Amino acid sequence: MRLSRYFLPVLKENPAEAQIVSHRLMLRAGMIKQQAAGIYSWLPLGFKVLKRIEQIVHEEQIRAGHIPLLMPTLQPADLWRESGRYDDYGQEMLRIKDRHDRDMLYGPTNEEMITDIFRAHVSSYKELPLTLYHIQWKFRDEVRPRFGVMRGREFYMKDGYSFDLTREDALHAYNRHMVSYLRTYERMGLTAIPMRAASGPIGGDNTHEFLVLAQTGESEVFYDAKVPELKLGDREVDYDDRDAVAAICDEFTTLYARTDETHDEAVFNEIPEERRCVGRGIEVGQIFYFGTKYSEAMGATVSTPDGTRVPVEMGSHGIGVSRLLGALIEANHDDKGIIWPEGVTPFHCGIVNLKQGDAATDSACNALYKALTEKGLEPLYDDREERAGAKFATMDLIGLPWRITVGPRGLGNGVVELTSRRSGESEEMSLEAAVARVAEIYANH
Ligand code: 5CA
Repeated sequence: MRLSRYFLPVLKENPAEAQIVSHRLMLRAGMIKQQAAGIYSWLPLGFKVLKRIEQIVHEEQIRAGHIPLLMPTLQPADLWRESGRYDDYGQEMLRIKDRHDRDMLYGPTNEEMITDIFRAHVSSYKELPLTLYHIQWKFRDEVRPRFGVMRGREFYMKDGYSFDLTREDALHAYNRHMVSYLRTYERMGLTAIPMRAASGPIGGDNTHEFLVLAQTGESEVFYDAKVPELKLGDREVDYDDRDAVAAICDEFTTLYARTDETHDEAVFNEIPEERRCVGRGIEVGQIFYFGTKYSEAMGATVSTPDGTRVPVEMGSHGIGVSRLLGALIEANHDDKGIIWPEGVTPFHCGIVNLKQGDAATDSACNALYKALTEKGLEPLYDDREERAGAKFATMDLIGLPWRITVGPRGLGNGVVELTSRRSGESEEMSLEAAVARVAEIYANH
C-alpha cells in the first residue's frame, strides 16, 4: 500500500477523551473513530489489525477441532425467556421491538441460541463431541463504557460452545479450549495468564479468565512470579490426547494466579515472599464449564449408549477479539507510539523514501516494494512529499515492527537501512539483503 493512496487519518494532538495509552494511540494512529459511547467505526488500519487477530483466533480454533458457524446479532427474546435470563440480564441487555411488536434483543452472548441450534439438529451421543463457535459482534449496555475498545458497548467476540455426553468429556473440552487460547495469545506475542475466576451471569462452577498483565487493567491480580514465565513455545499439541492436554493445563494453573474475585490471602502467603506479585490485568478471554444449566432449561438432550436420554453437558468459551487490540497496545508501546508484535502487525514493514521525487530513490523504493510484495509481504510505502522527520514520526506512531529507509546517500553506497521499531537499532545492507531479512523474520508468522 502506498501511503499517499491510503486512508490513515492520524491525529497530531493527544485526544482529550482518552484516559489510557492504548485508547489514545488507537485514536492518534487513525485506527478507530467513536460514533457513540462505546461504539466505534474501525478505520482501515484498525480494521486490518482486527482481521489479523480474528484470523489467528480462527486458525487456532480450527486446529483444536472446533467448527465455525455464524449466528445473528439480533435474537428473539423468547429464547432467553426459556433459560430465564431475559429478566435476569437486566439493563445490560439492549432490548428492541420489531414492527410486529415482538421482543428482540442485540445478543450479549449466545448460550441460548446455540442450545436452540443443538436441540433442533442433534439427538444422539454418537454426534458428540461437538464444539461450535463464531466470531460476531455483541452488545452489552455497559454502565461505564470506557478505555476505547477495551470496554465497549458494541464489541467483537469469539464465543465457542462445547457439547459433550459426560462431565469428563466436557472437562476435556474445557482443557482443550485452555490450551488453544494459550497458543492463540502466544502467537500474538502476548502473555495471557489463566486465572481462577468467578462465573457471573454465564453460570457454572469451573471458570478461568485469561489476563494480560498491564497497569491499566481493570482487574486486580495476584500471582506467583514464575507464572508469566511459562510458555507453550513451539511444542506440538495433540488435542485428542486428553492426558497431554490436561498436563499442559496443570502446568499453567498449578502455581498461584487469581483475580481479586477468588483471591485467598492465606494460600497466597504460602508462596515465598519474593515471588508474590500483586498487579493489574486485562481480561482477554474466559472459559466456563457449566454442565447442564442451559440444556436442562431448554430441553437439549441426547441419547446415551444404554438408550436413556440426558441433558447435554455444555461449556462456553470466549475471547475478546476487539479488546485484544487495546491489550496488545497496552503491552507493546513506547512514548513514540505502538510497537506491533510481528504476529498481528497491519503491514509487515514500512518503506520510508527520504527524497521523494528523486529518480534513483523513487526507483529503488519501487523495486523494494515489488520485491517485498513478491515474497508475499505487505509493505506500507510512505511516498508522500513530506520531511523525513514527519515520515519517521508516522511510522513510529503506527508501530510497524520493521522500517526500511531509502535515501540518496545510502543508495550511493549501495545500501538501505533496516530499523527495528522495538529496539530502535538500525543496520545498513543491500536492498536484496533487507528483503531477504524481512522475509526470514516473517517466515514463522
Ligand atoms: N459466553 C461467554 C463465553 S463464550 C461470555 O460471554 N464470556 S465473557 O462475558 O467473559 O466475555 C468473553 C470476553 O469478551 C471477555 O473475556 C472479554 O475479553 C470480552 N468482553 C466482555 N465484555 C466486553 C466489553 N464490554 N468490551 C470489550 N470486550 C469485552
